[in-house]
Amino acid sequence: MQLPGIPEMRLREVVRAAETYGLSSPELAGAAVLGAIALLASLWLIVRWIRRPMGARLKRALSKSDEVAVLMHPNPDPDAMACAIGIAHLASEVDTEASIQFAGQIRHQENRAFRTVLDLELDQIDHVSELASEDVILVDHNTPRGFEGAERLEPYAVVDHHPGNGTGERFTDQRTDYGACATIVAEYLEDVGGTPVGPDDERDADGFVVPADVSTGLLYGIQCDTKHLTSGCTEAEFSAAAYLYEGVDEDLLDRIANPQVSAEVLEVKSRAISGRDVRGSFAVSDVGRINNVDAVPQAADELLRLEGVTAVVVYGRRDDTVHLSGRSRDDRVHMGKALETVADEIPGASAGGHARMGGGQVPVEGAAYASGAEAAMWSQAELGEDVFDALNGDV
Ligand SMILES: [Mn+2]
Repeated sequence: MQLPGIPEMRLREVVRAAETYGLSSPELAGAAVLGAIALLASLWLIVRWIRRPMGARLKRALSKSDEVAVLMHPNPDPDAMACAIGIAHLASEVDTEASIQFAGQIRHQENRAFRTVLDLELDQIDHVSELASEDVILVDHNTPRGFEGAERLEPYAVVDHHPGNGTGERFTDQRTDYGACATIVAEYLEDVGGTPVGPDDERDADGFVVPADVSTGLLYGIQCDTKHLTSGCTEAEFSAAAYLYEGVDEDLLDRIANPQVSAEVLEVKSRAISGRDVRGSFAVSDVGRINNVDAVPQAADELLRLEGVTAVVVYGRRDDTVHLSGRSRDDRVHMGKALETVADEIPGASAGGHARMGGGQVPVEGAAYASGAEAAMWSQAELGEDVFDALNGDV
């Protein structure tokens, strides 16, 4: 007799034990063996239950709710959007309705392209009461933020790769070593037996199919958070990419990865490059008047690629505000702190960020005041000097 997980040796031991204790009659021994088998089989089931993969656990948590709100962080990026569509797909498998929601805006062209090309239905919210359900699943962040009443929200589930101590009431999966949250979601789909199927084979596939737009989105989410698998990766990112590979729609992926760039963004980049002021390994560039404030960080990214430059700050003015964006690959420069130092000197200004990237906003009047110029005679050149001082640490 063979039971999965129970070696035959064990059964023989049980029979021998029964005999030792005087249960030598065949009926008694038989009963003891059956009892032992039943016990071991139920133990095996319990162990399997405890060790069930995270994807199966989330699927079960989803099945307990009629409708969930999958909430992305404010101004969601491709990783967040990919996680949301992956989890919504898992929810559809257990007939749970899922609405994908977010606070803030989807402005950056890469994020807009992701949304448009994959034809995503995303719902923008400003207040906690606009959430589609009480059962909220946070993806790619672990503490709700960016809308009114966010602090009152107790999430139902949390799936994230950022540090922090936000947890879900029913389910929490936080893997801070992972490069992308989409990797975790791809693993869920694999855990529950999902088969990624390419765009041409979707009709004839059976079982739990992962459609091409979900696989493509998840792969791009991974690429996006890991600089195309070049930084912050773990083995899990490569495994997830390999799993998704069969289902990737190359045409969609190309359209997401290479969106058309608006003429203004290219122009602002060009102004940032031609008008740069380079001192040592730092570059500062004033791009003048802009309409699209999102062009400023993109220009900063571009300028940082310049040979010999290790830290850059680009700024431009829209209406009465100057928008600054900084990038650093220089260990001497903590960009967020450097821009904070600049903002501290100017009334009404704010800035911040991480070591490698930062941003800020300066009201034109405040900057004019700080630079001692007439309020009407706003001198952005003064701001440039302040920025160089902050990058050099001479403040
Ligand atoms: Mn992420």
